[in-house]
Amino acid sequence: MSNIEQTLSIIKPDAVERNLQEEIKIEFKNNGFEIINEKKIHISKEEAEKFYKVHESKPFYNDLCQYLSSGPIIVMKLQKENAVLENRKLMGATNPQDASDGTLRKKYGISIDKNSVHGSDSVENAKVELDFFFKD
Ligand code: IDP
Ligand code: MG
Repeated sequence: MSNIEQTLSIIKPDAVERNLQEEIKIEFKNNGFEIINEKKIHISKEEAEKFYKVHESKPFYNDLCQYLSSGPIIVMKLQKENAVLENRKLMGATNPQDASDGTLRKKYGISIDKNSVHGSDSVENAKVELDFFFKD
């Protein structure tokens, strides 16, 4: 049975700064993702705090929100069969040092904070996160 899902991907400031967005978009397309919608934006620290609210209690919360609002990002609505899990697999582990060969974070990530891409971690959160950026 088919299970087409949509998920949110963000190309984070470290990757946009290095002009990797086209290369990363090609990776998504080569891996069977359809980019349904995308935009380049520069969010405020307050918006980043809302987006990452689940991490509010973490010691890295402030730095994380500072970082996501530090420069332009590309937000994308991706679609594929089992898109949420497939995107997490393509991204690789949170820390690029632990990410498997061939994953985006292994290829492009610099450090645990500058790990180049974000992806929703569940179907539920994908809906919330897509709504956050693509309310239409
Ligand atoms: P994920 O992006 O793989 O889903 P999360 O645990 O949801 O990882 O963390 C959100 C983001 O916060 C990560 O992508 C990473 O940039 C940052 N982060 C996570 N853990 C740490 C940490 O221990 N130190 C600094 N930054 C972290
Ligand atoms: Mg997460």
